[in-house]
Amino acid sequence: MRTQVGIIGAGPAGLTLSRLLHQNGIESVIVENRSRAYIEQRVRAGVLEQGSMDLFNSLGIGERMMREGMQHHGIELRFSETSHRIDFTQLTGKSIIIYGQQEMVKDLVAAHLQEARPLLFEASDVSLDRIDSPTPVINFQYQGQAQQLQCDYIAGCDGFHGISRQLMPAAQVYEHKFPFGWLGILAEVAPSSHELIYASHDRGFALHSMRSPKLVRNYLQCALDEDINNWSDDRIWNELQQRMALTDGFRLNEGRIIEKSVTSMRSFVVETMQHGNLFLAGDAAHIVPPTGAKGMNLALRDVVVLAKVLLDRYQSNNNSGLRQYSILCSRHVWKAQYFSVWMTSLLHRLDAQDDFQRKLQLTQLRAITESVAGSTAMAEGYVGL
Ligand code: RFL
Ligand code: PHB
Repeated sequence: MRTQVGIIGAGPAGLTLSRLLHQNGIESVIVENRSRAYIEQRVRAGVLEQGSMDLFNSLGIGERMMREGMQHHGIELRFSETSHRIDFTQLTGKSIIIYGQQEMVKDLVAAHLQEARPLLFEASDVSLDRIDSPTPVINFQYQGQAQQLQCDYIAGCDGFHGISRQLMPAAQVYEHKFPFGWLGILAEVAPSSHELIYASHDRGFALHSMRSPKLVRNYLQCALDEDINNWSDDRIWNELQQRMALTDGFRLNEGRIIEKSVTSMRSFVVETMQHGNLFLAGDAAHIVPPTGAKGMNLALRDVVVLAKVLLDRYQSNNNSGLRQYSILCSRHVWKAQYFSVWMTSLLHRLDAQDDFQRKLQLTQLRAITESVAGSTAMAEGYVGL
């Protein structure tokens, strides 16, 4: 098999890159090691920046997103049992849209297969070879047979646990692990608010998000090594109610919990994002803590840059963009990293014993919500300006 761009991974980065390339007449093949059902059901991101929404619309796959997605014009910050709204549209002219990552993945896969473009699910033993040469290859097993895919370029879009990043010989890694995790639930109940609620409480952070008018996604800051078996449904709702409490007696709507999981929180950046003819994009190259809702949006920014530099190469035989790819991404990568770490440090209980730090955190939250300049800085970061 031969193609122009071999793509490893059918997550948001790989699928979107393939579509961007296709729109510009560049061929690609996606090699994914999981099944279609698995990637379409994995519950992950929920918030798309307006720029990501515009991208999907421009790629002709935004129809269901515009119909079923929920456009939000701000978020609510909660602390000291009071509520404060950050109005994105008023402060920045932008909004966000709530649309599950797996729904976006379903739309991308459906469009891809409808156009009969190659997307190989359940490929095993995926490995890369000759990435330093003009003819890099992807080796894998597919439907019981050994396959070799020859490419001009390879895009490593295989997420944080993929294989591509291991092939960066001179990679410098920047990493920070947070000493807590997130316990996330999906529950069958109507949202309790029109917008997301980010709560900073003495007991820890909590987030109220949603997926549809009948499905909510809530998160609780928890211990890093939290055992999910210690969290009965009652305990989860009780903890959420305490962290979300307002002086007016606000109660979150409770419902049947259909999914529970614990996620660790980390920041990770690899530089450079390229070696030879291998280019990393998305979570394969960087992870941000989820508090700023940036990970998938950031993955999309990478592939927009990658598609552009590949287009320059194929249309004008201009290699300079390809050589600069990692540098071109560095600015948006660190900006998203900075915002995500800032939101995380602002809203989480960093040390349950440290009341001095907590007082400073609450003072910063007041400074942000009581000042137009402070609220604008948060709004600009959140909408991705
Ligand atoms: P993905 O989605 O991990 O996709 C990588 C794909 O590569 C496949 N793969 C392989 N294929 C072939 N061979 C191999 N050896 C392979 N190894 C792996 C995998 O099966 C998979 O299909 O990476 P991508 O495309 O870079 O996308 C990144 C996003 O998934 C991620 O950044 C977001 O989910 C992060 N995130 C959020 N991002 C947002 O923009 N907004 C949010 O609201 C948001 N909320 C979140 C989040 C992530 C969370 N978790 C679970 C970490 C909330 C949470 C809780
Ligand atoms: C989500 O809906 O899953 C979500 C929303 C906002 C975040 C992280 C996750 O910051």
